[in-house]
This record gives sequence, C-alpha cells and structure tokens, in this order.
Amino acid sequence: MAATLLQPGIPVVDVSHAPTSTPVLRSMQLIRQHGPAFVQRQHGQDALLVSSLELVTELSDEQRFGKAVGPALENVREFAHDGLFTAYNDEPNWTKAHDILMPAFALGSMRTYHPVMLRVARRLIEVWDRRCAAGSPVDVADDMTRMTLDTIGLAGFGFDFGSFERDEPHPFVDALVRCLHWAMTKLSRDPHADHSRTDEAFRADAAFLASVVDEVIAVRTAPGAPAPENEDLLGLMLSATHPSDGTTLDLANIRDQVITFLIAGHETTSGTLSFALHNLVKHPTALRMVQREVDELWGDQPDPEPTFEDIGRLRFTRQVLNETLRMFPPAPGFSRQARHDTVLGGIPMRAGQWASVVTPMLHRDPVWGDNPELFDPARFTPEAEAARSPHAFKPFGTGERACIGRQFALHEATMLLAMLVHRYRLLDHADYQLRLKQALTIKPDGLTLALARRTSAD
Ligand code: MNH
Repeated sequence: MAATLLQPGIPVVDVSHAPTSTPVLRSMQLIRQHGPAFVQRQHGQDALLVSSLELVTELSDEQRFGKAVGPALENVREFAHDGLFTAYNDEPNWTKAHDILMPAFALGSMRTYHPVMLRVARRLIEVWDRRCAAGSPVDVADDMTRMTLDTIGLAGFGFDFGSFERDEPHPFVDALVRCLHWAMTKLSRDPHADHSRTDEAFRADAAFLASVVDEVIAVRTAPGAPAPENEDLLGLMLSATHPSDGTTLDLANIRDQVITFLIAGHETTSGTLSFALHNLVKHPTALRMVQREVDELWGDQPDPEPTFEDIGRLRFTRQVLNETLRMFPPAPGFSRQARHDTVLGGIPMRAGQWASVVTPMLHRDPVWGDNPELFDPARFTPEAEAARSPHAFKPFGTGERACIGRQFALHEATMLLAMLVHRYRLLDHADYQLRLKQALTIKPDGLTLALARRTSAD
C-alpha cells in the first residue's frame, strides 16, 4: 500500500517477526493496545486495520467505498477465480452470476431448501443418537461441518457428499481447509525462504477441489440424469440466461461458482453452530430459554417435524445465533476500498486504497456497552436492534457484496440448533476452555460434548 496512508497518529506495528496460527487474535490484541485504526506491517506489506463503529460507518458508505479483494482473498482467487466471493467489483461475471442467483437466495426460496435441510439435520441426529446411547462424546465442529457440507451439496447442486457415512471428513473438506490455510499463511511468509513444496501441495489440493466439482457437474449434465426436484443453484447456472444479454454463465465460471458456494456455504455456518453450542453449554440460563422456546413449539414429541414457518417463530434461538455471530464472527474480517480519493476519519485515502475491518473488534466497540465479552442474547431483541446503528453488526459484510447466503445460513442454523436443544441435554464433560482454530475462518478447536436424551421433566 502506498505510503500516503502513513499519518502522524496512526501507529505502525510490524508483525513480521511474530508469526501466529491465529492472526485474528493478534489483530484483536493490537487494536486493544493501539486503538481502532493502525497499520499492520508484514514483510514490507502494509494493511490498515480498523474496528470502530465510526470508521466502519464511513466504510459502509457505498458511494465512497466498495468491496476490496484484499491480500487474503487474492490468495483465495488462485482457486476460486472470478467466482462471486473473490470477483473484482467490475468483473462482468460478478454482475451476471449475482443477477442470475439472487432470486435463489431470497427469503421465500428457503421454503424450497427446507426439506433438504431437515433431511440432513436428521442424519446428524441419527449419528448423535448412537453416540448418546454409547455414552461417547461428539466432536462438535467436525459434525457441524459434515452437516453444512451435505446441506449445501444437496440443496445447491443435488450432490450427496454422504459425510455421515464416513469416519473421516470428506476429502473435499480436508483439501479445502488446506487451501484456505495456504491462502492465510501465504500472507506471513518469509519472502527469502523457499515455498515451492507448499505451493506444489496447494496446487494439488486446488486441482482436487476442481475435480470434485467437475464430478458434481458431470453427475448433473450426464445424458439421462434425473432432473432435480426443484430448480437449484446449479440448475439456475446451467440454464438461466442473463436478462441484459441473453447468455448463460460459461462452464469455467460455473465451476468457480460451485467451488465458491461449497467454500462459502459451509465453513462459516458450521463455525457459527459450533460457537453457538459452546455458548449455550457455558450459559445454562440461555440454554434453558432456547429449550423453553422449542418446547412451546414441539412439546415432548420425540421426533418433531419442524415446518418452514416454525423456523421464523424461533425468535430467541435466532437471538442466540446473532449474539454468537457478534462474539465470534466466523469470517472475522472484510476489506473496503476507496472508489475515489477521500478521507477516512482524518486519514487521506487515494482511490483504490483499502482498509480491513477487524469484525470481532467492531463487535466489541463501546456501542455494545461495558461488557462486550458477556454473552447476552438480549442485545438482539427487536427493540435493542432498532436502537443501535446497523453498522455495529457486520458478520455478513456490507453493501452489495455482502453475504448472499445469509438467509440460507440462518435458516439452516436455527433449525439445527433448535432440534438439538429440543432433543439433548448438552454436557460440558471436559470443562472445555475456548481455543480458536483459524484457517481464514475461525472455529472452536477441540470442542467435544457429551449428550443425554432429554426427558419431558427436564
Ligand atoms: Mn457468506 C460473502 C459471511 C454463509 C455465500 N459471506 C460473505 C461475506 C461475509 C460472509 C463476511 C463478505 C466478504 C467480503 O466482503 O469480502 N457467510 C458469512 C457467514 C456465514 C455465511 C458468517 C454463515 C453464518 N455464505 C454463507 C452461505 C453461503 C454464502 C451459507 C451460500 C450458500 N457469502 C457467500 C457468497 C458471498 C459471501 C457467494 C460473496 C457475495 C458477493 O460478493 O456477491
């Protein structure tokens, strides 16, 4: 970044010699030390990191700022190219794919995905019932990842990863996590060392991801392949034409979009669910309140059949998820670039220069009160939300490049969380102490829970 950002009063911190496996924790710590705007320097590359409501409000002004494909996303572009998530604002495939896919993510479309989401939730419950009967604990993040991967695979592309029939995660997940990890650690590389073996391993993983996606597409386009029950994301991409020029997406781009959705569509939702279970186990009062809410809907039915409408009624469960996304936003940052020369909170910025929002610290800004580390779902009652700036809470990013899958994620997560607390007592058998694992996105590392079936008297 050009040196014009270097301003008196903006601290510069060189982190080149303090490598870490959780860069987000380091950035959070540096903001606590140096304030809500500082320049983080890494092997000569500067990044302006910000976190205050004031600065994020400015950055959210779409007239002045747009999404920046920051250095981490530049690395993800190596395997997702101009897919929706990593496309530059002015790339034609962004507008095209966005316009074609938008209708598939409107709230009403969740009605279409609901039965698939329920089917996959039941796969998880079947496995957890067995664990529960055997008295063995469950690995929360692994199973949440199985669930969200199978859900996006089936709901989006009619493809079954069959994750619950495998002892180990689907190899797609391992390859994906390594690719994301590569994209993250490449940022802190010693420029003088030899990284050719790491890069070679990355290229093999990226090629494997592409081959899985080609299989997903081939299954669908094979002669005589059954048409999906509903028009899904892949169906739309293969057939829908763009209103402005009448063309469909080309096959190379469809492949990039499928990779993008498989990445974006499961890592973050599974992180959200894992953190939510962690929060509930550590806050029995909130857990009791979620259980009361679901009991009101489903009573003591052993196998309730959640309807689409039920999910909208689970207000407190949704508050728990929002408060979880506040404390632990699984995608812990996003970047914004100046559309033209401007001044950001006194810092002059040239057109194209960017700043990254450290979302977990925005979510601990003074606007959240005196106890931002306190898990308190009451922060998300409608009244509390109406009284607060919409820019104080950005787990899904901002503006026209904000998360397209937000409703999808929230529907899926609300339903699963509700079904789990309805069915099980969650036992913190190992007195779990939160540790984060980061591969661009964050998850609780090593969280296991023991389960017992609830009895109606609980
Ligand atoms: Mn999602 C963009 C967070 C679930 C598909 N997502 C973003 C961004 C954030 C984000 C933050 C913006 C990044 C940026 O500005 O650089 N996403 C989440 C979180 C969850 C999530 C916290 C779950 C909780 N996302 C999902 C799901 C899907 C999805 C589920 C798909 C089914 N997300 C996307 C896509 C984009 C995106 C696609 C890129 C949108 C665009 O730029 O047009």
